[in-house]
Amino acid sequence: MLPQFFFMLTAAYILLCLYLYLYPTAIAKAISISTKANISSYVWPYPTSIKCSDRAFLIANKEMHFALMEPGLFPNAHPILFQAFDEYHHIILNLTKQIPDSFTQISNSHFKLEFIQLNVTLKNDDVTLTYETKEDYVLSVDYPASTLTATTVYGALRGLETFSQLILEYNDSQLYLHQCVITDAPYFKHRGILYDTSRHYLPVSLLKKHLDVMAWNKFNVFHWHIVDIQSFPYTSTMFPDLSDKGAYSPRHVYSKSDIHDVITYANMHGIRVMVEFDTPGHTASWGKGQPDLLTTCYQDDKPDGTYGPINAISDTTWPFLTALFKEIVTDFKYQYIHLGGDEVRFDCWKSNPSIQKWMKDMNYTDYAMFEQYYMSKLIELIEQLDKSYIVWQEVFDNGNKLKEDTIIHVWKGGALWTIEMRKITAAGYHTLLSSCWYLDLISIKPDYYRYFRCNPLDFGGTTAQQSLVMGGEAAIWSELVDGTNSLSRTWPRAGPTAERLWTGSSTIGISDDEIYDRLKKHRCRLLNRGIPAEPLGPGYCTYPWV
Ligand code: CP6
Repeated sequence: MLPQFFFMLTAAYILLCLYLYLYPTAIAKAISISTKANISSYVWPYPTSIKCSDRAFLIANKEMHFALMEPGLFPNAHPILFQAFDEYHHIILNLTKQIPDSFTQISNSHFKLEFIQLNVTLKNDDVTLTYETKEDYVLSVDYPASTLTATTVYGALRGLETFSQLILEYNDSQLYLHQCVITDAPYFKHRGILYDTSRHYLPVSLLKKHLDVMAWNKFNVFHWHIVDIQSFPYTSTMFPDLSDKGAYSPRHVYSKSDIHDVITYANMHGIRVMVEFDTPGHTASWGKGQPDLLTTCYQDDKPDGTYGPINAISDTTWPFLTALFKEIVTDFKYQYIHLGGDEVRFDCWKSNPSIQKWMKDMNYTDYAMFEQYYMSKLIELIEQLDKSYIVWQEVFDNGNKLKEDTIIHVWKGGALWTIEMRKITAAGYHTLLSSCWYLDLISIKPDYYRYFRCNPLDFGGTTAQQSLVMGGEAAIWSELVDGTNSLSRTWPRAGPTAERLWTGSSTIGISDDEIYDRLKKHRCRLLNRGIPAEPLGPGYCTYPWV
C-alpha cells in the first residue's frame, strides 16, 4: 500500500508544478498574436529539435538586453560572447526585415514584451578551438525572458544565431519574437568552406565578410587554400622572395598581420582556420622565388625551359621545406594542416636525368613511388612539428603510409566518391567530403537540390566506417571568382552544405518545394544583412525589393 500512496502523492505534486509552470503561458496564449509564419521554416540550418507555438510576442521598444549568468566564472568566454552580443544587437534591431507574406492582422491586445531579454548560461570557460569543441545549445524563447544554455561559448554563438532567426519584422514594421524551444547540436564536427586565394587574390575585408556569413550558417572551418600555381600571396619572413616574386603584385599579398587578423576574426566567431600548402604539384608560383625547388623538365636531353612538381631530391629542397613549414605552423595554430598532394603529373619527373638515375639506384620503377617518397618525407617533417594533417585523396590512392589520425579529403566527382569513401574508411582512416559541393561550377539547372541531398554517410559502409567521416567542405575554387562575385557565387549555395553537415540526414527527404521555400527565406535574410546573395531561380524577397 505504502509505495502506491507515495506514488500518487508524487504524481499530484508534479501535476501541481506543471500547472503553475504553464499558467503564465496560458495567459500569453490568450493575448499574444497568432501568426501563420511557420517560424521553423525560417531557421537554417535546421536544428536537431525545434518546437514552436503559433505565438509571437510584439517587441514594444527596439531594445535588447543580453546577460551572461555568473560572468565572473567565464573570463575567457566573456569577450567572445560580448562581441557576439554587439553583433546580434545590430543584426536583430537594425537589419531584421523578414516580412512574411502570410500575416494575420494583429489585435490590440497582443502580448507585449517591453524589450528583448536573453539570459545566457555557460557550462565551461574553455575557449580553445579543436576538432572536438562542443557547439551544442538549448534555447528557450519565451515570455518574459528567453534563455540560452550552452556547454561552451561557441555553442552560445550558434544559439544566438538561431535566436536571431526567430525574430521577424511583420508588415506593421514591428518586430515579433516567436515562442520556441530548441535543442541543437552539430551532426559533423568539421563543417568547412575552401577558399582559394591563389587564382584570384581575395582582400582581407572580403574574407571577413565570408567569415560572418559562415558563422550565420554554423560553419566552423575556414580552409585557406592560400597558394597555388598562379600566385603566392603568403609572406614568409624566412623566404621573402616567395611572395616578392610569386605574388601577382606587392599589393596582392597577406602580411603577417593580415593573417593574424583573419585567424583572430575567425576564432572569435567559432571558426578555425586550416591552411593548405599544396605540394608537390600546383607549385609553379613557388619556383619564382625559390630557385632549384621545382624539377627542371627535359626534352631531347636538354632543359626545355619549363618546370614541374617540387624536386624531392634537390639538395636545397628539404632544408627549405623544413624552415618554411616551421614558419607556417607558428602563423597557423590549428592542429590540422592541409598538405595537398593532388593532381601530381609525372611526365616532368620522368624526363629529368638526375631523377631517372636516382630511381634506378633506388630500384624504383613506378613514379608513384617517387611521389610517395616525397609525401612520406613531408609527413615526417610535419609530424616533427607536432601537427596533424589532411591530404587530398590521391595520397591515399597512391598507397602512402600515413599516421593513424590522417584525414583523407575526397574531391573527385560523380559516383566515384562513394567507392573512395568505402575504401578509405575500410582502411581505417578519417575522411572529409567535398565532391558534391563545388560551388564554383554553376549550371543553368538548379544545383542546390543536389547539394542538399548529398549525404556524406551514404556510401554503403558499416556503422564503424561511417563513424570515420568527420564532415565535409564546400569549395569555391577561384579561377572564375574574385572580389566582384565571390560572395554571390558562394551564398546562398553553400547553405545546403551547411545544413547537411550541421543537421545530418534528417531533412534530406523534404520536397523540392520545401527546400526552395526555406532556402529562399534564408537567402532573403542574407540580403537583409547586406550580403549580395544570388537568386536561386524565379521569385522575389519581400525586403529588400530586388
Ligand atoms: N586546384 C587544386 C583545383 C582543383 C584541385 N586542386 C580542382 C580540380 C578539379 C575541379 C575542381 C577543383 N582547381 N589545387 C583538386 C583538389 Cl572540378
